[in-house]
Amino acid sequence: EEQITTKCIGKKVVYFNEVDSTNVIAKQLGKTPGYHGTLVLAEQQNAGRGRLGRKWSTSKGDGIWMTLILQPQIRIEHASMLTLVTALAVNQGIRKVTGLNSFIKWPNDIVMNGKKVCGILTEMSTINEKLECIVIGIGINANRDSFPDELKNTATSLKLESKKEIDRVSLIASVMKYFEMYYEMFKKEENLKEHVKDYNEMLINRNRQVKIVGNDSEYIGLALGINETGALLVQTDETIRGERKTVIKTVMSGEVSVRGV
Ligand code: BT5
Repeated sequence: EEQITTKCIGKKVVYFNEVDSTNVIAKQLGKTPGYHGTLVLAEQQNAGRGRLGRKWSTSKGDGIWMTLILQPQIRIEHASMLTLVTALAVNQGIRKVTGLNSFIKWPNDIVMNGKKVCGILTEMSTINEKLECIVIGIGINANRDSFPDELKNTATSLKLESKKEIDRVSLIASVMKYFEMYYEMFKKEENLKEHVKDYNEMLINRNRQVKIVGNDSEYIGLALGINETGALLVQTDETIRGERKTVIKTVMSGEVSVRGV
């Protein structure tokens, strides 16, 4: 069994049997200085949260439901890049521990055989426009055997994919180790310059057709990969003054959803 070997990330763990959401607890704790790197873990969540008010389904005792608290001195605009840093770390951890190929679905999912095995929810709290804390919620379907009907076709677990029970402590330790490494790289310049190559190699959408669905428009294009700000570059055809032209669009997370075509 692997133990936590990081300097700071995940060194302190706050463990609960049952909570509504580890993100909510983390945001509360993160208001007090001294919690940088602390990991909030729960066996069960009664009101697990996804993005944009969506729900995250959890089962008791067989998943990894956790939230990392950061109290960093970074610019607020850069906080969303941490979702991508986290996706990289989780994907590497899953590959290391299961020996199977998982992939990142931009910006915040980890998928195996086309099904979602992990979701990431980054939130922050500010006071007077200054960053108080960033919390990064990570939900990994580790040893779950089954899903409710509405998730049957889209969700999977590490156990279902590998036909083996996963050692949750080893996986958490591995994710923390990778996160610390990728986070140190990120902090230097607060961009993803050094992550782009690794991220794009693990990106399921890469060189595939994607449908970009925004608030008031949608189009189909070829996903090329991310750039150093974490935006997805999508090549598509556009009619500009009556002429068909190939253009590369910069898609920011939060604005749109990406679907496979
Ligand atoms: C996410 O949202 O994927 C972010 C999930 C973050 C969960 C963690 S668990 C620890 C921490 N505490 C929390 O309260 N949350 C975080 P989003 O991209 O919006 O995806 C949500 C959608 O994924 C739902 O609408 C469902 O379709 C699907 N879904 C829900 N539960 C799932 C599960 N267990 N496995 C796979 N897909 C799921």
